[in-house]
Amino acid sequence: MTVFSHPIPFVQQVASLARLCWEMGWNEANGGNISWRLPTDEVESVLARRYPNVTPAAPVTLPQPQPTLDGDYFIVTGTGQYFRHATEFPDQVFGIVRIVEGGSAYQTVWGFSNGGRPTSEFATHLAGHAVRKRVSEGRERIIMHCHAPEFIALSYILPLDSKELTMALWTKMPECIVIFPDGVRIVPPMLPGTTQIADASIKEMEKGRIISWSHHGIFASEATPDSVFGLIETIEKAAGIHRKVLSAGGEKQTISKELLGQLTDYFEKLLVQKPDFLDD
Ligand code: 2HA
Ligand code: ZN
Repeated sequence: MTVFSHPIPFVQQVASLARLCWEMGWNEANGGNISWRLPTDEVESVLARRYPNVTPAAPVTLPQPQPTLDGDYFIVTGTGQYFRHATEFPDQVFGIVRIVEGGSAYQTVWGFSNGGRPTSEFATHLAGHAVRKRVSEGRERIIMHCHAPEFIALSYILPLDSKELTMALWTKMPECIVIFPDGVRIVPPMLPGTTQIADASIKEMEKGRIISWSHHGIFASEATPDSVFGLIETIEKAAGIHRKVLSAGGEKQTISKELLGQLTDYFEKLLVQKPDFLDD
């Protein structure tokens, strides 16, 4: 992995993550976006120490107000920016913004050095953060959207059914049900960046962290850069195994529901929630 350092530790971590995602083949050109809710005290102290002369830009109105995020800071990828450039031009690819005015606007406080602004999916990210901050009681902080190819491929060959996709993935490796017991929830094909896709996504995110934007990619929430990477990596690997199995003529046998149940009992302490699609 690229060796890279930055005066803001959050930039160092998120830029390394973005670059790694590009190396994985998940984020071609300007595809994909990341937003990470940062701890307020830490971000304020590092900005005051490292960038004492930077003043916040004028507030920009958000299309959907998010009162529960008022005052929160996010580091977010800029619209049109390439993950491939993340470690080379971090101050251009990323910006740090603060949600202000009761959650109805944001202010850029650092970054977007060439006059950029947050990703076109920012409203959907914020809607996702608002739901997952509440549901996870603050544990989840980072949302990542990637064009993971094996995962996208499955949306062309499996029915657009959350239970069917989840079972296909859970039955590809024993770790899967432990790592994503909440399953993968499907949002039908929709125009990216719209309030419709935001509404459809957050309805599903009440129940789980992971969304399939059909024929488009994955949208997932987790606690840290490392854990969101690990989550998507696991799902993408399972999707690849499933595609290989289908290409080779389909399953002759599979991991049984009984074994899936045993896995969730055995690893109960590691699960973020009880598995959703096993019982019916
Ligand atoms: O261009 O991936 O979904 C960024 C995207 C939009
Ligand atoms: Zn996309």
